[in-house]
Amino acid sequence: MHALLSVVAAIALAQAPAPKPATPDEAKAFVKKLDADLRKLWVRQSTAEWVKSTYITDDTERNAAAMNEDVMAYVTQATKDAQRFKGLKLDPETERMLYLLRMSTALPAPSDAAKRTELANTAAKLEGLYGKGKSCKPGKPGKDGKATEECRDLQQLSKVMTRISDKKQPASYDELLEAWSSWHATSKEMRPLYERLVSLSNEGAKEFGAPDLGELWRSAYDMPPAEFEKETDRLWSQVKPLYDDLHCYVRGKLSKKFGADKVGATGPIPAHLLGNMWAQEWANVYPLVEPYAGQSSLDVTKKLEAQKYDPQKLVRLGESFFTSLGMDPLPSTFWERSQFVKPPGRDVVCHASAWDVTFANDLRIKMCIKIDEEDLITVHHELGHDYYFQNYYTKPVLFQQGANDGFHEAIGDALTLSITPEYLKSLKLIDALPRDEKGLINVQMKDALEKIAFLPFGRMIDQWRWDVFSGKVKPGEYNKHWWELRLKYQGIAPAGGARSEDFFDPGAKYHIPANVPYMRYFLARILQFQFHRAMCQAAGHTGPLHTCSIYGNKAAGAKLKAMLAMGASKPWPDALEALTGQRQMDATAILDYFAPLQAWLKEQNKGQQCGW
Ligand code: X8Z
Ligand code: ZN
Repeated sequence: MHALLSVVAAIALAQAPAPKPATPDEAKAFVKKLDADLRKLWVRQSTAEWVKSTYITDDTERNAAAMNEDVMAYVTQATKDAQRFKGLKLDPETERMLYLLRMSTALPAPSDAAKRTELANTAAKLEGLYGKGKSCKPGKPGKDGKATEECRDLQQLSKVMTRISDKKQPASYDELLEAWSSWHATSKEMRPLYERLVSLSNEGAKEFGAPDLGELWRSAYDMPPAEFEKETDRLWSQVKPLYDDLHCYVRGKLSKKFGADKVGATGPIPAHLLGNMWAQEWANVYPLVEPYAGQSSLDVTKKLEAQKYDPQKLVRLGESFFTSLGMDPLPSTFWERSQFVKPPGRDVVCHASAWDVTFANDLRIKMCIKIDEEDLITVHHELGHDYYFQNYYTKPVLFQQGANDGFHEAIGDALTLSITPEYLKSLKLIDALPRDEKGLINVQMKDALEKIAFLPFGRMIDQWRWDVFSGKVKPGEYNKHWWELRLKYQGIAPAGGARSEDFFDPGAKYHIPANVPYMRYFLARILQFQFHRAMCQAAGHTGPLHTCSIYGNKAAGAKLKAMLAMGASKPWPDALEALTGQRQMDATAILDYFAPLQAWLKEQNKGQQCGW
């Protein structure tokens, strides 16, 4: 700059009034406006999302992406504006809202408008690809002689996976592998889009003051991000020994069934042999690993079919559990607006979810319900979300969230822990109660295949994303790292050796293309037992934890309600304390619950070389 000019500029600067320091009152006014603005934007956004998810077309996708873009633009700007209040002594409510604002999106956008548009469109395309995913091959020529295609979607391919232990029509090793491989080929084309999503959202995260998106996600737990990561490791190390015992036992049984050439007595389990597309929950292999044959049947699916349950009746059953605790019935609009079954002739996002579309008790679930035990549990899971919404919808919108996201995922599941054999028998969903220790071990095995098998999967998904977002793992190693973590945490491996980088296997799991953080589900598996233990105490239960059911207990319901009503208005340790008296997440409840099974597994595994 010219010397004289710079002197002039310096004088002008000295004379300009200094920017006024922000005041606590301004911060209060800021969050008041923020609440009103966000409410308006979020209602528009979730309306567009609902329409898109229940009717995937180019138009609804574009429409939803446009709304997301508006929200992104607003949140990016508001987060920057809120910087003015940093360091001020604020009232707790204002302080909390400003904290939650920065965490309010899983997909922060850069302020550059073109990049923001690209990010919103990329995210929409990725989720759309998952919802539309199909595996097609040439079919028989049609009557007119023209070529046809035979396509199978996730529901159809998953159905094959569940037939691993079917009595009438068991799927063979090769059939299972074919279904698994077919689904895992559908996500190939997501790879370049995902790369863009990582790079653009990382740019956004930087503008939010985080080094990368993984760290921003880890900042949402009322503690420094590094400490949160340590917490997840601590919890995982508490439960890993039990997982290892289960893995060892199941591997032994699968080895017997499929032969040692397919499932070795040591080493990982092939990923397609656990009755689930992602090997995340293993309940479908129960008949293959049943500890004691000849006990009373635990096959709820058969009974649901025999009793002619339809989707509506299944959801009513879920609702009745919540009302038995003293909660309100679901609003009539729930029954009018929810999607229970896959509508014919159009693509929808079948992955189950729960909604309060207008943040005003406008509760819904969106599912493609099958009449089986898995969806009986999922219905309770989704209603858990809806009942959280129902208890906090009068709060400011930023407080209309779980105390942390793991809490939200844990509510419905905590209640399903009270779906005991006694409860099922009262509904005539099983004929007889397990009689003795053997019956108990059978029940616990079934529960563990659901709850314990999930833990390493829940822990590894975001480890992969954290490593991707931080740049530790480059795009050329996406698949390699995915399978390294699958091996490390779960002890599973793809059949037929390494999967090449032609595939994008992470994309075959909904939450990756949909960009839903996953650590919440790991936390939830642990928290739900902690919640269950506390509610059982409130209900006056004294015996072992696995014998407790809080069904119909209003005292337990009142305690739960009190926590739900807090939403995210307080740091999560306060909410945890309100229900459990503890301020730390703690895996001792899940370990207590499964103590009988763990002792039994240790006995069974004697002489085996466990681990992989
Ligand atoms: O995504 C879900 C719910 C919707 S929040 C159906 N879950 C995870 C999954 O399916 O992978 C519930 C269990 C874990
Ligand atoms: Zn959920």
